[in-house]
Amino acid sequence: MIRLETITLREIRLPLKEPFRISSGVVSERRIALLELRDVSGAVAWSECVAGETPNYSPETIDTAWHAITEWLAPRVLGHEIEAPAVLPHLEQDIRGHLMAKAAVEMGMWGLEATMLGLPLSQLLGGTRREIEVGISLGIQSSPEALVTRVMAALAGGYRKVKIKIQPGADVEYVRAARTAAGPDAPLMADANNAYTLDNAESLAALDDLGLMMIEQPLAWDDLVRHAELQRRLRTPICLDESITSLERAQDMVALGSGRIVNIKPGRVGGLAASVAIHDFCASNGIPVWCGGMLESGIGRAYNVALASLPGFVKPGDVSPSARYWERDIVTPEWTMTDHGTIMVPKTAGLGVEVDVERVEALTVRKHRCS
Ligand code: OSB
Ligand code: MG
Repeated sequence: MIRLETITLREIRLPLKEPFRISSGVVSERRIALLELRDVSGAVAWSECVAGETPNYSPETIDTAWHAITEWLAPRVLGHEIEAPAVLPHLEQDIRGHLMAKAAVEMGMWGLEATMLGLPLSQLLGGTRREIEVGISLGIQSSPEALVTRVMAALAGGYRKVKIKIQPGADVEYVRAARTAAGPDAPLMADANNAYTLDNAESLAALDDLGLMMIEQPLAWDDLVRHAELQRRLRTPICLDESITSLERAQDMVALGSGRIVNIKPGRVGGLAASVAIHDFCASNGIPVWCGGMLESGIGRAYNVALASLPGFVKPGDVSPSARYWERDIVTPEWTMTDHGTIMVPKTAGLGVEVDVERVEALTVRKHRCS
């Protein structure tokens, strides 16, 4: 039983080691909203909202999420007796959308429950893996040569999957250069973040000969019907990211044939309960899933690692070690990658990492306590 006394929201600024460019925008410094949930028993858990600074990935931003949490979502849960985070209708009733804001609250409740029960979060979610396979997502580079350098370094570093961001003008030539350098068996994929339409899909057809594991979200962020048309023209599996915002959308994807693989990001689907439901549905329909990333700090990463320990996460996730993103993370220990390209799933209770609260305070630019 959970009864929340306070939710403290903080915004921190955390500079990335290098700018991350996708087809819809670039980010150099993350503005990250962190939640500190405190139960009446005194138990505390931290969570992270993955909304970005601008609405270029989904309609949400850190500022809309801040508003949604303080005005609508925190009042729904504070002071209420909540049986378990698996059953949390409070966040849904008459509040449409705001999935990343909802997810931040919902995930924090899972973190709190795991902490209060003394269980690793992965175990609470039904995870079975001791370690998860790690991929890297490479932003759009200035030239094919620059991309080749990054791809080869990633493979040499042990990453089990290399995702190449693409857009018209930085696609076939770039991916072909990477394939030629890395060889026919290298685990390469591409992610277009909605940069194409059915009318300029020729370059996607050209990618068909480059042996990619999948092409992620080539068409519009909320599309399923046109992706089905495109999938009929491609041999390469389409993986959907932006378009899968709920279990129902995953069901629609299968019904329509819009894609053959799903990238699950708990922030995008409203939290861990929806993520597990999508995982279960995909597992029983032969659809491989993997855990995506949103350039999370070590706090959001803890939730992704726990989720990716479920058995249906059969492909490497965009869950890279702390050092891929930050000079220094905000958790101890930092997330590290083994020499065989995996992250160990923590065996300790709760998130499995300690939040460096002093450092968080030093990085905080605004703070609001909901009680
Ligand atoms: O499309 O998967 C994406 C980051 C921000 C917004 C969208 C995406 C991404 C990534 C980053 O690919 C993956 C990571 O966190 O390493
Ligand atoms: Mg993506």
